[in-house]
Amino acid sequence: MFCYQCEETAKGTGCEKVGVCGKDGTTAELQDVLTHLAKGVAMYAHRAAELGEREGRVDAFVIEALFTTVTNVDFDPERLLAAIRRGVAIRDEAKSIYERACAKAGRQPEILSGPAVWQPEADSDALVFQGQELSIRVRQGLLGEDIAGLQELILYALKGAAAYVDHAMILGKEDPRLFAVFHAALDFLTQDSPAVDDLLAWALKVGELSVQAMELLDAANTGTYGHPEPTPVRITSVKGKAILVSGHDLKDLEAILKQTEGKGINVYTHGEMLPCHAYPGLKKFPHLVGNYGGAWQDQRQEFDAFPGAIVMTTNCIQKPKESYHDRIFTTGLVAWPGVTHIGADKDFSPAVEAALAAPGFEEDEPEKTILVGFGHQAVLGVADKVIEAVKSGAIRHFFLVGGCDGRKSGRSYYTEFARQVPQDCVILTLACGKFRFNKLEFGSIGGIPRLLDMGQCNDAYSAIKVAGALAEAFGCGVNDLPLSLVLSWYEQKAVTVLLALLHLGVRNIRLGPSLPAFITPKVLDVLVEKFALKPIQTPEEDLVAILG
Ligand code: SF4
Ligand code: SF3
Repeated sequence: MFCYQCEETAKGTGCEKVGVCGKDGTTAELQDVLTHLAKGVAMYAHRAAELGEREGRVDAFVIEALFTTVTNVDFDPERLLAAIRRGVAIRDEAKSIYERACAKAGRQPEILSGPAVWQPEADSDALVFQGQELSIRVRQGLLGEDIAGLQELILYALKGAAAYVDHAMILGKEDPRLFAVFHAALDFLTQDSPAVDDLLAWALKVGELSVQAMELLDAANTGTYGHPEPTPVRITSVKGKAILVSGHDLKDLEAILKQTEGKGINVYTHGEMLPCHAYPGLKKFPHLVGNYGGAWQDQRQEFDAFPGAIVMTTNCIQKPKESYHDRIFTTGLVAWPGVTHIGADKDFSPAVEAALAAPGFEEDEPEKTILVGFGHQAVLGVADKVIEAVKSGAIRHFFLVGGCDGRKSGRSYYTEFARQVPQDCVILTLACGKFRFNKLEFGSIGGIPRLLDMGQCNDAYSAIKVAGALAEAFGCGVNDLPLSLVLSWYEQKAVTVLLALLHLGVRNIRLGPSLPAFITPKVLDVLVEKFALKPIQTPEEDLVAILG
């Protein structure tokens, strides 16, 4: 195996025997096979789309295949094998659609090669062996590390964007134009000798796709559950039976809330589900009582201590401990071998039963709350107040401190940074990195809280909207606003957000805790020159550099 798609990659260069995340060699090779097949499907789907033909099953397969291979989603080789077998059938279907479209248009279909015709072995061991031949290492040898790294940059952003599109699709929102870009980008990634300039252009095009994917998901979330409203969320436990819901999927949470109504079970959010408390369509359930724990990397201790059932709706799952193996459940694309998977019927009764069988919390802890729900609608609703505060000098600067959390000790940078942000500055935050500081006391400026939690990683869209509106109000560009972005990355959705920001021309982004292994020094030079992308230094140095 070789994988360098996340920030915790071994030695900062690549996992080669087993993933730091827990992904073993077999799972890694099968993920490479699935990605290769998705490219093959996309080669046909892209050409069919150019002739005006598409098929929902084909589009959905590509999205799900990409999301499946995101870090900490699917660790189950059996499910990956099933997805690969399905992929072969879907590729045949995509090919037929393309050929029919050609016949209709009176032209000869192109004879395709590479992933379009690649044949997986029937035997699973042989298939794993084939996966090794598809390794990034092989491409690095053929194309060089710069080119292979840029290809991966594009692929990883597509994986993250696929996660957002998948969540939107689950809520019934889709846009064929976005599928077409996924297919075209994957098709581009099958080219034998792509030029660096073309790769960079595609990276920005995928950045554009990422903005559109986040916009689509925002419309799906807010269209289904209403716009997030500033809401205090309890972070201490309530006496009684309990289910903890982790991941990113709002509809799964809704289903669990409905299926636990009147059963004497309290529902808690975990990690990236925290923002759910702010949606009118979810906060209306009185048994959605609070948020438990912190970011994903602490889950093994936290789940161990949680006296109820746990449901993982997407990333980031970690190897379950024996102590809670029987009371953790997966659903959707997330999977761990041997863990009960709730299927597409979304019948969560196994989790309900496990919650009822577990002891639950024995007593109420003293109530403590934090404030969430500052999506674009809530922030822009007080835009006049914000603009006035900037003009009067009451607010000197905005910092967007957001992104993924992780295990590295260097991530304490973000806690320290947030702590040291001067009192006349406001912090916007999103994604799970905020658990490093969201329980600190920040106070407010003229009634505006100094810490505004905008939501999940995909809610970077809210930050983009707010920045755009402020730039318009001040008659300047986003880069001229008193706004600095200090981002933390771990998995591929953060790559998606980064390319979205670069596509929008945002400069001077500070990125940490370390730079991606797939960005080679040569590519970094280009990003520094074009976008002034900067690695984080110390909080003190960065604050001085930003504020003077
Ligand atoms: Fe390693 Fe990250 Fe890949 Fe897991 S996802 S194998 S930790 S690079
Ligand atoms: Fe976190 Fe996994 Fe990226 Fe949604 S939950 S931001 S790491």
